[in-house]
Amino acid sequence: MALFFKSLIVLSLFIGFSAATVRPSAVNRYSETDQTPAPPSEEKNAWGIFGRLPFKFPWFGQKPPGENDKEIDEGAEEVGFTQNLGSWRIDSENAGVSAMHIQLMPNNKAVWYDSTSNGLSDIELNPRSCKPRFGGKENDPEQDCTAHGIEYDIETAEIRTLKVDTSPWCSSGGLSRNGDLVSTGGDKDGFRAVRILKPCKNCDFQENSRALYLNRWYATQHALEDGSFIVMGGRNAYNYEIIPPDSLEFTPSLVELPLLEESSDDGGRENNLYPFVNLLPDGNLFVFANYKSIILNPYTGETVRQLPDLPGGSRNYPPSGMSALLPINLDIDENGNTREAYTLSDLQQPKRTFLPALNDCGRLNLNRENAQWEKENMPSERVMGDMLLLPTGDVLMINGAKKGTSAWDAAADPNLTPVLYSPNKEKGKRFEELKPSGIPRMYHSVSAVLPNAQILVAGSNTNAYYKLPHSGEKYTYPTELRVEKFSPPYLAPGLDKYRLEINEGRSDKGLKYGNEFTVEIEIKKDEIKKGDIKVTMYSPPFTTHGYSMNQRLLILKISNVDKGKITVVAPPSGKLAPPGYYLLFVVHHDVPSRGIWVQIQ
Ligand SMILES: [Cu+2]
Repeated sequence: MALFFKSLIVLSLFIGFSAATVRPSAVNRYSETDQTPAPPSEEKNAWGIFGRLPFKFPWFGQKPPGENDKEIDEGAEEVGFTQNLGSWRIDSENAGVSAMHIQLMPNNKAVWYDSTSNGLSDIELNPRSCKPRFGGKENDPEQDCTAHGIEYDIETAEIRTLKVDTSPWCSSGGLSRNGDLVSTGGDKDGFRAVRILKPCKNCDFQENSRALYLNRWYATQHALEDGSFIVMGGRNAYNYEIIPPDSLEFTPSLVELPLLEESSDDGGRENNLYPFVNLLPDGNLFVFANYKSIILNPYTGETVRQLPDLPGGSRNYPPSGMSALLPINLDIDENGNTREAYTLSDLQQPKRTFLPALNDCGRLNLNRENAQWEKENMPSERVMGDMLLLPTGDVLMINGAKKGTSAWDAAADPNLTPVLYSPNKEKGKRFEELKPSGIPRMYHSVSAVLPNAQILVAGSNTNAYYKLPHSGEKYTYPTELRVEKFSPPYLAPGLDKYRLEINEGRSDKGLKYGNEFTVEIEIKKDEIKKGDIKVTMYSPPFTTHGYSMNQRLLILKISNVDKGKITVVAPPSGKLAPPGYYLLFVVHHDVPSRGIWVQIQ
């Protein structure tokens, strides 16, 4: 019998300019080793892939780091090396609301919410407001006066409750070009909802419960080059719609997407919900569902390119693997989850079987016309994990379980150990296990990269309502309301000597496409060398159900470093970086500064 396990997908997209400075090898982890421009014939193919763009991409035809047999910093002294495996601390003992969906906002509040259709949370809504209770425990009060969303201060752990009217259970969302959270879909009265939350002191969600064309439950939302959002898929929705980033009133329209119907498995398993979507540098989208993927023109619905199947299992919800587009570099210089996993874990109750999650990792170089999946194994199996891009360009795999699938009580054996993935190291050396947490983060848990480069970890609710340690009820995994912060190895105190501090007041925070801007560093003693730094720009994702929508990291072109003044070139267009808010970091010897918020338009 075939089993389905979770696995993860890493998609690589390597982009750079030939004019980039070649950096000293000691800190050259993210630049290409082969600086030879592509021969004309290959370059022509490259145009074919992404269409004609207003500038040249001479890096096509270069070997991506993953395909080199030589490690990039081989033989070099690793300046920023640390033995530290990270550290954990509890940031809040009770946040009141289980973190099912999370978005970091430009005012340094993390907003999270679960649903309004699964009973009561553990915190009263303030100011008080009640509505009839949906779902939850039979003996609970008929009126639900609890909050289902909060705004969490990432510095002080202070909580402000948020009123959510329409149920955002298993919904989608993203940070808009204006810095607002735009939330879409959900269940019941929230199936077709669009909600907007502005990052202001006493703001609540503004909602329109009938804004979308179709029900969107388990859909994916991603920003397009002009800042509008595509909302794709969801249960029984083999299509997508494009919505404005700043309005609750619009005329919705629908585009069919046969890929979603073709990739939907029968018997209630689906296996293609929360499709993985990434915006590519030509404005098209990479869309991955179940095991199939394409490059899609979002405006016409046309398949630009069919990509090879990724064999070995199902990757989307509910087997819930992970996926991230590897950093976009503008400065260059099988066993496991089968298709039946969800049938076994959830659909044939009460006789459940939790198959081991997949531990394989597929990587596809989208720059290559005939790209094939390159497979590697992670150190452990993981389902429902998050895959976060770190400010340094490495990838963090965190949260999740080792057995089962998404869905209530459908998994076991929490995976407590985060894994660091270094995309530019040679095959076989890319994964490193970090310090484990003591708190299981199973179904409906989240994580987020913070401006200080720590990782906020919250949530986990494998139950249909809140089952808390003080409730006296039986549970395998309680509804988890504790919030943690994880400090990856780059925050080790021993590396503080490399950590730069951005002078926010003297740095440009409004960026214009293609224009130079400056970032000022507080100089401690030594002069900063261009070859020792990287400037990266991170789009804070909307994370839910093991997938971080809108996540991207760009490694920017540095044109000059003069003492503490770094001149950087902003990304050329909305195709590379949709308009909006990003966290900007200066990474020195692989040690990130604290990030500052910038806005590009
Ligand atoms: Cu869910």
